[in-house]
Amino acid sequence: MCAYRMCAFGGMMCRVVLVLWLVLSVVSGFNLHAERPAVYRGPEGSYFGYSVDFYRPTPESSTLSVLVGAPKANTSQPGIIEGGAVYYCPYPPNPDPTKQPYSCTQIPFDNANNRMIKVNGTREPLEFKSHQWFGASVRTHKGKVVACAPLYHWRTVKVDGEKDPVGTCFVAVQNFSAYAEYSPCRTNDPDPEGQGFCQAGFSVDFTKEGTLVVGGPGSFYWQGQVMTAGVAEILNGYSLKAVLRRVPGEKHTHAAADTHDDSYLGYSVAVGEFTGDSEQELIAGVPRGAQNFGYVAVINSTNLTFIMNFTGEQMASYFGYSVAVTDLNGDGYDDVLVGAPLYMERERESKPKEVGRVYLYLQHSPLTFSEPLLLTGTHTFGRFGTAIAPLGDLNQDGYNDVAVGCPFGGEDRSGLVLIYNGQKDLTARGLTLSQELYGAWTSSSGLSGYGFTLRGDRDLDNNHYPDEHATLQQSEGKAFSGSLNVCVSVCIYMFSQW
Ligand SMILES: *[C@@H]1O[C@H](CO)[C@@H](O)[C@H](O)[C@H]1NC(C)=O
Ligand SMILES: *[C@@H]1O[C@H](CO)[C@@H](O)[C@H](O)[C@H]1NC(C)=O
Ligand SMILES: *[C@@H]1O[C@H](CO)[C@@H](O)[C@H](O)[C@H]1NC(C)=O
Ligand SMILES: *[C@@H]1O[C@H](CO)[C@@H](O)[C@H](O)[C@H]1NC(C)=O
Ligand SMILES: *[C@@H]1O[C@H](CO)[C@@H](O)[C@H](O)[C@H]1NC(C)=O
Ligand SMILES: *[C@@H]1O[C@H](CO)[C@@H](O)[C@H](O)[C@H]1NC(C)=O
Ligand SMILES: [Ca+2]
Ligand SMILES: [Ca+2]
Ligand SMILES: [Ca+2]
Repeated sequence: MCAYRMCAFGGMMCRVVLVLWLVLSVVSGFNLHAERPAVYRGPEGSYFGYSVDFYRPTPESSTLSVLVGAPKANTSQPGIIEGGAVYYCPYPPNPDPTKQPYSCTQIPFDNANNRMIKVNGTREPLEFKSHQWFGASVRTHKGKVVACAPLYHWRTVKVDGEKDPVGTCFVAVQNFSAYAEYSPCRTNDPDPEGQGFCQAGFSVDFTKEGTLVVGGPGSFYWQGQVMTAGVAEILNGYSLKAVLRRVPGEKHTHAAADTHDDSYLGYSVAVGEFTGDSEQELIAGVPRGAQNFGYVAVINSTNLTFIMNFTGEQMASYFGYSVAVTDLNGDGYDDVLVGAPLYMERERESKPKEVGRVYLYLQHSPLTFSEPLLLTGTHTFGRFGTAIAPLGDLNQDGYNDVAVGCPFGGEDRSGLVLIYNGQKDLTARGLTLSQELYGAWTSSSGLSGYGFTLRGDRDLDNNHYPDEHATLQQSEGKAFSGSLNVCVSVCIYMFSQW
């Protein structure tokens, strides 16, 4: 068993001090053209930018904004230290850099202190929101927003009370006028053997219908767990008092044999269509499963049973650290991309080099996939594959494109982002690397980690800006120094056609 913090970040991210940069690129032509960066800033030390997504209040809305997670931010919650926050950042930001700390405002998902309960005549906290990492994940879907605190602890149902990191999420709808909490692992099943160490919200996504998908990699001695729930069901009948609430219609995976311990199901989640019907399947990374080779499970979203796996190629490569779904060859079938950022390339005679690898599985027909096409990093310790983001059709050739982050590659290991173009005959020709974006502009500030996370705006296709596509990129800094000299800026680059 490992310390929960190690588990929470898979032993990979604990050491990491983050610096966050976002790049918003509204793109056309055949390349991204960086012009005039604009910068958002968050509070120092808050890990501002750890997670990001785009947001529009309604699909028709012309205003685009960026939601930025800052999981160590202080909030107005009384008595809570570094509970974490998600910031609402209107785009474009204030052009005056001295005003930039004020471009973004905290979204009031939760203003409250820890709830208390009476135990044997004395009042005790029921929950522990300090250091809960709220904002470690944030995701939007047509005006619905979810943000989670995977290290939220609560006092268990046991008489003597223990602190269990069950994790919790909040959803917001109607442009942040209605909120509700969803903590699927805060149940009568505490402790590591139950859902006590679940860390729900470590990963999140939405299905195309807007059903929430939550990964909790710590349940059942770190076997991990995936659950789904409807946002309307979470909101209906929500009450602050219902601590042990079971949301109607919630589904979840169950505990398996103890040979599955320490495999981290739900480290990453995504959705796609893989069975030739209209009911999307879930995809979940299990980076330490299959004897540490890692695998990615395709899960039936109707009853959350496992349908099939993609299995990793190399032990401890963290296959399943990241997953993404998009149709890259335009055949109408969703394809699957899996990142293994610790993959080591072994050349004869020479020492193995940890470069990272991304696997692309093309879906030929329902539940039938090609042997993976491989994209391999070229920068030792670059962690190629840490982030994978579908971009839509960036270069307007009819085929979707994808970005892969290599956050510690490049000059000074400051990170780079690789853009790959889809095409019809991927089996013969593979993905075309069309562009490498360097975080070189970070080097003067001594920052690194450009491409630590990436986000493409899926929704821009059906809005008022049919020709625009946006890519959001962020990076982290000083990852290997262990320094706490955290920089906290978010850069937006505008890429424009005309
Ligand atoms: C949050 O507040 C505490 C106590 O006031 C302070 O020690 C800490 O540095 C603050 N953290 C951040 C990220 O602002
Ligand atoms: C409640 O208090 C009584 C008397 O102080 C003590 O004997 C008992 O063990 C306590 N129970 C719990 C659950 O703490
Ligand atoms: C949505 O909420 C944001 C943040 O509170 C606010 O700035 C914006 O004006 C709202 N938009 C609409 C359409 O109400
Ligand atoms: C998923 O589960 C449902 C409910 O049991 C079943 O009807 C459906 O056939 C399953 N789909 C697959 C692909 O197994
Ligand atoms: C889920 O659906 C699959 C496929 O129809 C079926 O084999 C399995 O028994 C179902 N499991 C549960 C728990 O309903
Ligand atoms: C997926 O792989 C795991 C680990 O090897 C295995 O236990 C499980 O049965 C597999 N599931 C399917 C559906 O093949
Ligand atoms: Ca399906
Ligand atoms: Ca395809
Ligand atoms: Ca394209």
